[in-house]
Amino acid sequence: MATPVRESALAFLKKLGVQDSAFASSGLAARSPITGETVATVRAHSAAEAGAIIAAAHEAFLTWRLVPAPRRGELVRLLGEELRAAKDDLGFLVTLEAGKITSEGLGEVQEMIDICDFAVGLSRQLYGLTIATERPSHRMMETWHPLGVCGVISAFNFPVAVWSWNAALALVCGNPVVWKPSEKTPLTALATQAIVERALKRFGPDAPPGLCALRTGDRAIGEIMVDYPRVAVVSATGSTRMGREVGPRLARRFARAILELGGNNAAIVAPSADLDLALRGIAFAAMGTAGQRCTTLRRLFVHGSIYDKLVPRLARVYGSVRVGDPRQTGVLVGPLIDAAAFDGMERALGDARAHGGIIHGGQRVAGIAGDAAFYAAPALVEMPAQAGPMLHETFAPILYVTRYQSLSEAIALQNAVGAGLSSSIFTLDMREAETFMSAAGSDCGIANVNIGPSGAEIGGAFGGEKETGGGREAGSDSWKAYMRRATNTVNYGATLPLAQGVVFDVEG
Ligand code: UN1
Repeated sequence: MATPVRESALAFLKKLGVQDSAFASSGLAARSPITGETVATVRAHSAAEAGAIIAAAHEAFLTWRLVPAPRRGELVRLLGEELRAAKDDLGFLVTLEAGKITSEGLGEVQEMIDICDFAVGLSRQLYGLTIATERPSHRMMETWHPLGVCGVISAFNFPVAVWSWNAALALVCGNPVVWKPSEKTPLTALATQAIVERALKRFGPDAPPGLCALRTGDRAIGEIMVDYPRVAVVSATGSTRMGREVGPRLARRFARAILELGGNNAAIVAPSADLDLALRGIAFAAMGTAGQRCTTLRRLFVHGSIYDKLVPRLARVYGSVRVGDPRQTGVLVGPLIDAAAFDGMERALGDARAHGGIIHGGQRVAGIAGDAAFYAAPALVEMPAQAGPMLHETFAPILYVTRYQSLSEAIALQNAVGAGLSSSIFTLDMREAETFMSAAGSDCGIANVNIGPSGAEIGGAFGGEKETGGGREAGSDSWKAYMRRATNTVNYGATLPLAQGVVFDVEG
């Protein structure tokens, strides 16, 4: 018998350094999807407290922006060290609170460590360009400066990694970070904050008070952050519906937005594909994290010539995969986050049936925990055509599959949805692979070959186009969204030539 969820979560919270004062008799009920039980009630911040936290973060900005970037990197290096020390415990808490299988819980913390390492290096590489000027004895260059308070709104499915992608970059870029975690996952946020506090303590007085703050609460707390003038950039991860509210509100006050919204990711399996490899790639991308990643594979286009070879095999994999308590070895699919997620899955499957879909799996799996937990067999749905629920993201393990005949048809189908996060093609044909990644190919922020659409590393820029919101986080030059660019022109000569040959002589 595994240790009861509640006892285990409370023990890990204590071990990770979360103080009793974080809990209260009323506030946010933190539940575990493993059993559906309430683990603890987390104190929620009032609107006034939330405002005060942002004001303090702005004060912190005024000094943190002056700390040299490599020194700021030292704080993130210490954070990485603390995360390494806490990896097993925090990873397990992710399993308890978000329901991820243990290797995925640990993987989430590894992703936090990876972005810390990346950001430490970046703290010595916040480069601007030197640009040729048309004027003699002039120099033109650009300088990147800290931007201001960075607000982070994160979702339940990556309850701590998303914060870290933003926080690690924001901190080296000279910005304080205020975090509003998902109401569904406040415990892992509290534990992460305790880890941050340890890093801050080791770092010493160069880090001003209020530099890294956590605000727990409901939607109203997120709204305060979106509307508060001192918050210079908000990175929001969640549904497209949420992004439609947050985006315009930020635009109204000309604040920056980094939006990571819904995905409705597809894969194409071409005639030349290595089917064994495709099968494994599809299985992880579609069923991993119980279908609750933004990057989850939701639509599969299989060439007519191999459909009957691949899809029956896939159906067998769907039938054999172990659904259950994510703490158990051998389980690959854990619980859905809550009842609403299961209702959404049922609705989508009903809709698929109405559109002529043939459903393999998808039923609720009983006997794992009580009625308050929601385990579902992943569903493979053979659709006669791309229609109905296939056009929208349902945050559940449903993979719709349909046939295609030509690559251009498959690419058009793949691009014919609102979201534009991730995509992939399984092919051994170089022309097909390159076409898929070309300007005429996938319209997504991520386009992969011979791997599924999920499970990105932090080294690349992460994010997507269209209704996914256009934001980029993590690697490559995503850091630029957390800084402001100043173009500097310096005249080291004794005359004042004007650009574009303008003459403006005055007597003097
Ligand atoms: C998300 O689901 O919000 O690429 C992010 C991936 C992970 C991140 C997913 N590295 O699947």
